[in-house]
Amino acid sequence: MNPELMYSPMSSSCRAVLMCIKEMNLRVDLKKMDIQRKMEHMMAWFVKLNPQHMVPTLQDNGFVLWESRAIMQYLVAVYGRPAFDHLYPAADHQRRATIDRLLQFDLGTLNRAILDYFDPVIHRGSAPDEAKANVLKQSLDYLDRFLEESGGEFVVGHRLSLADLALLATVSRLEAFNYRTESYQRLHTWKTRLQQTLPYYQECNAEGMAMFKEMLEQKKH
Ligand SMILES: N[C@@H](CCC(=O)N[C@@H](CS)C(=O)NCC(=O)O)C(=O)O
Repeated sequence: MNPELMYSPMSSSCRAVLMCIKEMNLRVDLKKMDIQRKMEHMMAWFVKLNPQHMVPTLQDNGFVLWESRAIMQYLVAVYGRPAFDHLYPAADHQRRATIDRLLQFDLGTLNRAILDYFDPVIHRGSAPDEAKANVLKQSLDYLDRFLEESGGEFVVGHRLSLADLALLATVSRLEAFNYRTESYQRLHTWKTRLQQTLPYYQECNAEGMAMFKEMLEQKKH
């Protein structure tokens, strides 16, 4: 039986996992959930499966896992080696630890900064908060700096890793808010190049980004 991924295209965390699945060309059954209108993530069957009722959620032979970065790490460990070991290496401890560091930066710093800045504006109609805007700018500056240190092609070394996929999904999300990234030169170049060269980028991201933009438009009226 194939693993099954329950996901919403609107979620950048889900889009990172979708890109990971496509990168490794894995057979995963995709179950799209409507978490906006039908609130499918709150249905009894799903809450029983995942008491935290979050997407993405993976089910693999009775094993249930959520948190996008943990799902990607699991998929590489179980289905990706040896061909895709570079995404999250088993034995190169320094590369793996750097990928871990950047995945945690993505979750705890960059994503947090985006949510803290935009959520009150979108969901509560609050005025943009300058202090939060500065925290977001600083997080983007950090990523720009990390790219300078890694040579700019990928965030860790000279091959694609899970950190690129997670951070790309996060940074691309800023486009829905019309937040410009051109001033972060290395970051912008890295993002644009991956968007143009990963053959599955559009397939994994376009629908969700459009849905997210539409939701933002509706909130304005
Ligand atoms: N840290 C989580 C975030 C996942 C997340 O926030 N999912 C949202 C959709 S963007 C969700 O399922 N929200 C529904 C809920 O929490 O009830 C990950 O990376 O997987």
